[in-house]
Amino acid sequence: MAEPIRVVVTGAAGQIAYSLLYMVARGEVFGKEQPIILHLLDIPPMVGVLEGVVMELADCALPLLVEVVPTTDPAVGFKDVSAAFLVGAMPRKEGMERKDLLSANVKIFRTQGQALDKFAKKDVKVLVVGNPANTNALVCSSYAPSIPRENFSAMTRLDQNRATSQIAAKLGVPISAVNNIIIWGNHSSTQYPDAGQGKVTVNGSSKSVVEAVNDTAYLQGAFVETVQKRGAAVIAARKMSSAMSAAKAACDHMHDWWNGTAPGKFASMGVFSDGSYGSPKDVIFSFPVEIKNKQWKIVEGLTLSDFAKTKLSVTGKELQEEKDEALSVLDS
Ligand code: NAX
Repeated sequence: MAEPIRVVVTGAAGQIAYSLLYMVARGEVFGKEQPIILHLLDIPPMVGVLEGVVMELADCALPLLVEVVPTTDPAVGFKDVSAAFLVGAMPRKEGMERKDLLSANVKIFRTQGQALDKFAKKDVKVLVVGNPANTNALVCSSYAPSIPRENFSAMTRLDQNRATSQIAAKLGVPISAVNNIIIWGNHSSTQYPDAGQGKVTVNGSSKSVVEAVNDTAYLQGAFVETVQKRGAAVIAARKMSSAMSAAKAACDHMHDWWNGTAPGKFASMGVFSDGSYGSPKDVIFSFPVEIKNKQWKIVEGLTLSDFAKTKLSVTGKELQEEKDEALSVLDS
């Protein structure tokens, strides 16, 4: 058996973590041969709940789970970790303006960036799930200068999974038949779910999703809106936000980062923008990426429609505004 690796999950007493911890400890991200030491970080009022989670993890009797370290101290939580799932964040409360939410979270992710910088392994892979995920990842990275900025990412995989599932249902094919649906931009309602590069493979023969669906009004209308508003639809139905699907998406994201993507298959990840496809530089923008040897690379050379270019510009503008707001909070 390999040496155990340390993996931290923040917001460990919350609802996404409740599903995520189990999946990670079962070996679904780092492999069935990789023992894990799980660090569970939350805030002091949640200590009691955290104890319950620790009991349940013990009761799962998972062979790969070597040790569990519950803590409220970032110095302990981030010590020597190889992978970090940053799920914990300040939720939007009634009457709270978007700016107040951003301001509270910018401060949390500054502290966590500083702790990662000081205590984590220098090759740690950081996935930010807590919202506003893209800007939180940007802030976190800027306070961890000793860790390469390529090691910070934000989650748009849930949006990708939602979009892929919508296309599979529309075509009446299994989910595994649909690939390369892309999420561009921000994990917010301005994101652009793009089926334009998608492929559907049935009985070994592959064609474009655009050709298979053959309904531009749907692909530019109901499809985009359904994915953009799916989170709100889940809240309306469940009275709680997406948790099981968010945990599964976090696992998919980290799994692909750790193990690589299959040849020709894209994953969508919020990563530092180099200005590709006309996006603003130096924001965390969701792109299609291919991954090899734990390094992601933006897929270049895709041809975008004018419709797509307009959508990318809207979501890019929002990310630039979020970045400017975050900087003004940090300066004040
Ligand atoms: P919960 O409210 O159930 O859990 C959040 C946990 O984070 C709580 O236990 C809280 O005490 C903890 N926490 C707060 N501040 C912390 C800090 N400074 N350090 C450590 N822990 C801290 O929320 P949950 O449903 O688990 O959602 C977590 C986050 O994921 C939210 O910000 C949510 O908006 C975001 N989401 C992001 C998604 C994405 O696709 N990127 C999708 C799902 C989800 O909405």
